[in-house]
Amino acid sequence: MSEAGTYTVEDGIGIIMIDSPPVNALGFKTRVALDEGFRKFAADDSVQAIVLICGGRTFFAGADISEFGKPPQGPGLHEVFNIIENGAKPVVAAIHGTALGGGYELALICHYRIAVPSAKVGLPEVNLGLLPGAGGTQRLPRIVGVEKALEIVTTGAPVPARKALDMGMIDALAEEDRLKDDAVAFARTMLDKPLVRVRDRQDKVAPSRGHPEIYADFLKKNARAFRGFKAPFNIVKAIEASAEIEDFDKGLAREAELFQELVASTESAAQRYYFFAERETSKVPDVPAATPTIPVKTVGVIGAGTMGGGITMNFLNIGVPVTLVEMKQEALDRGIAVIRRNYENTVAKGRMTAEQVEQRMALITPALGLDALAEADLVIEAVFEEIGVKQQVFGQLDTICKPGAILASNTSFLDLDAIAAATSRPEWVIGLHFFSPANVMRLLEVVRGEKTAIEVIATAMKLARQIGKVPVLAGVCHGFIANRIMSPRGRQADALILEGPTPAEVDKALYDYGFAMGPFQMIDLVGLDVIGRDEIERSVRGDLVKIDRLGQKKNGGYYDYDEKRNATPSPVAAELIADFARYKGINSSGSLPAEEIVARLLYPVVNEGAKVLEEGIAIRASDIDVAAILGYNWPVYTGGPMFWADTIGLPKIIAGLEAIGIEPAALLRTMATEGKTFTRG
Ligand code: 3H9
Repeated sequence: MSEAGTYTVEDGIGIIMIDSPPVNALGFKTRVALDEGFRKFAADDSVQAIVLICGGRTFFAGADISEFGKPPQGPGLHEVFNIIENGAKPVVAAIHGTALGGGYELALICHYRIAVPSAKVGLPEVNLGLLPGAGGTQRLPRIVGVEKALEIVTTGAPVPARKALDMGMIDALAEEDRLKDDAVAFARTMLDKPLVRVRDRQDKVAPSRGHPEIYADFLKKNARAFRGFKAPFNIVKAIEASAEIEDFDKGLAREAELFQELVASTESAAQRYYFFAERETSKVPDVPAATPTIPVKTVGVIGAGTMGGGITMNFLNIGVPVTLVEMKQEALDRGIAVIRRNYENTVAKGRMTAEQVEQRMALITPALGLDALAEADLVIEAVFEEIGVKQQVFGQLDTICKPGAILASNTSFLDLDAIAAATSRPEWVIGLHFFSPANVMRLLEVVRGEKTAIEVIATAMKLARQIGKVPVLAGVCHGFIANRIMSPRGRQADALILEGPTPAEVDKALYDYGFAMGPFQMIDLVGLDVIGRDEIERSVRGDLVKIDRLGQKKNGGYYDYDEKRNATPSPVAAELIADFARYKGINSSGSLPAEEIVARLLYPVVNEGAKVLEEGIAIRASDIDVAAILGYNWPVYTGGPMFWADTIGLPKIIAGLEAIGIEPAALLRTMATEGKTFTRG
């Protein structure tokens, strides 16, 4: 018995049981245990076949991501895989939980795969900016064919067991709680059969040989989804090699070459960093993991508008009843109708059944007035963003809600402490800042007030995960983390178009950086009157609104639009911008290279991130990156603003800020002087 493995024999069938918590990643310890187990059973004449099974919550979750970039230790993955594949005895992988990445590649090395119905298998390396580098790109096409393999590996989506069985990704289903016994029985039935190795199969790949158009078409069809990433392109090349290169070992060599290219890339380093960053957000230094949480069995949501409706859906989706409160019947009816319509759209896409819609809708209790919230465990307020209104609501909640209820505000900018002060129980008040659309966006900023109790924080962090969000803890300040750090980008964009670059040039620079759209395209999309309504001073946006240019919805905005909503640069907007620049006394100095536009717009975001960190609003730099990536679609392959700043170098960021007259944050200066980085220690 090694540290992570136990080896037993049941009537001629050797059972290798690996248990390496939390997820049986194929790290050093696990590889040693596998190596030992397979060598032992190869040498044991009483063993006729081998079952490979895992303890704990899952089959192998893949290579140990934390080992990438470090010197290799102990037996390598390929070495262990060779022993298994070249052994003379049939090996059955017995899968529960998830067999992912190197974990599923290990299952593909085995001669047979059996899984419980709740299991999932897949190759999610693409999400880490990698490709399956332990033979997955060569073996999977040999089972499912090139076309399906392209889809499975470039999306990285895990495939449920039943579907995997239909496709041949597994060979049999076991009963849910009889995996080991069923696997042993299955192994017995294979004793007399000739050993089939996936590597020797040609039938599924041969028909695709000599058809380069398969890959060209696939890339064309997915151009939008793959933009900016490196991994999907290497994956496509590797899968093409599985068909084109008949010699399996040469195909493997091609895979290794393409894998190495990715491992060494900044994109993959950023995505691997992000993998851990997303999981790290739940760890709050002064809220220990053992902090008791408050059971949340019923939720109240105040406001049935877009925000309140979206928030409500999150709880309905996990079966928690919601009392939805409005002040007027029409508003309530409208809000509930929108929720129903959203669900029905999901049904139309085949992702939900009509029955599930009814189950969810039945969990809503519509109510007029706050009195209906007396028994709710958690109340989330999503009313008009105005401090007086919020304070009034919280003052009332204080008198209505039961003791021990969590009172949450969905404010995006306001002072949570001032809201909490309207109650006699500020320890129970917290911010739950959802991003719109609240049923879709994965970021949830959990805002901690000066007096918020740690049990309330622990409950919010846990609940966030239950509703499928990634919680990022923020302190109280104007805009919290995501909105605050991103606001300088908008200010710089507004200033820049007065100096020469056009809105189209600014948007293109950010699009090419990796954002889904630039700030002016975004404003035109949501409507200039929506974003520009608070503006007091004269501005380009205000001037556009004055002449009734409201964006895509009316007369165009920064761009003109044809009837299909295709944008073209607007001469009217250009004239108006030039006029405003004259009014401000700014002379145009012409367009700028994209790199300078990006620096001008995004270095100030890094600077604001540094301030958020030095003020203690964010606990760690990686939380800021998670907030930017999930809240603003900052391209994940750059790692977010703070990781990106580290790749550029902090001295260069400081110089860039000074060049545009922005004072670098003190933290930025000290870190640069001390040669430190935000995300790499
Ligand atoms: C690969 O296989 C490359 C090969 O093709 C080629 C090699 C040559 N490594 O997510 P959770 C940690 S690349 C190290 O909260 P869940 C995780 O950080 C790999 N650590 O649990 C967390 O730590 P902590 C391809 C890992 O139940 C803890 O385990 N595989 C790894 O919600 C619990 O994780 C993947 O991309 C890992 N591979 O979900 C699969 N995986 O507790 C990645 C997890 O300290 N993993 N940890 O915060 C997952 O998708 C999920 O973790 C899984 C469980 C679905 C398995």
